[in-house]
Amino acid sequence: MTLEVPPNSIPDVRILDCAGKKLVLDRTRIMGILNLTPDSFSDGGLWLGKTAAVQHALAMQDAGADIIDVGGESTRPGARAVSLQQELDRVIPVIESIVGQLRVPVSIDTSKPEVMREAVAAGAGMINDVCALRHDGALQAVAELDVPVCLMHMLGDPRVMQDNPVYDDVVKDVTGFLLTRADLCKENGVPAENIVLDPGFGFGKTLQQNIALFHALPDIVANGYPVLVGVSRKAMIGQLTGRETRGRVAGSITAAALAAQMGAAIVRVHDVAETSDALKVATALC
Ligand code: 7PM
Repeated sequence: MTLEVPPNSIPDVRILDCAGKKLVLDRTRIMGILNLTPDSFSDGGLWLGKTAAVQHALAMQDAGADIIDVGGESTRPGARAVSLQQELDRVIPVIESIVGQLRVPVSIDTSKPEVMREAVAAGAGMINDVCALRHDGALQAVAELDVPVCLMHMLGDPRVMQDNPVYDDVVKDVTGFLLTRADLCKENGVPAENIVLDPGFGFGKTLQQNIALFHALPDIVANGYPVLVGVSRKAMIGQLTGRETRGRVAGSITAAALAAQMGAAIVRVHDVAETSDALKVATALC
């Protein structure tokens, strides 16, 4: 008689435990973007902005989002920093009100350890840090909070990152940075199972550098950590299509489907319904 499940087999499906809500990485999962910067939901009144934000989170879940990424700090090239209190005021009330209404987990897009702590206290189940925990106290916060963390590569900071980014070898440099940050996380008590890596498309990269990184996705994935890809509506899609932000949906979903085929565990997107369809078709046909 043969055993269907060997007793000491290693599970081959990775699962991110996001403060109790599980993100099962058996197929490419969709992270829906909930941007709480003033240019998005708040038309003046904070409460009006909050209601619209909650509705949008629920709509993204209905459209197929597997996790909702809440962000209140603009990382747009050239953007100026947001104060701690401003960022807390934007994100915490929204997290508090959506976590109970959503079946999918919530991640917090922040680089500030205080925001990480308050967001997780409010029910967030994952940290998404475009600075890869380089801010003072961020590494310790994540180790203590015991939730998954996405470590993203960025060259320089948002104010200057698009001013002539230069690499020795962009794929080696970005991969080396991410693996070094992952090692540091593990040395500081973050379990390997909680680490997600992201090459950081558009964060201090030219179009050619973004393309080189995209081509290298299978190699980045081969390091064993789940890889998150965020290209939705970004300048690289605009450069490839000649379109402004609102016309970049088709380009964005094409890139998301390709990233999925190349092994991305999570795609971070604005257009959840379209991406969900694209991933279903790509998965069935490829
Ligand atoms: C303005 C310009 C606003 C650019 C927002 C952005 C990523 C991220 C962002 C990403 C991960 C955007 C960016 N991008 N987090 N946060 N990966 N992990 O286009 O690529 O959404 S903000």
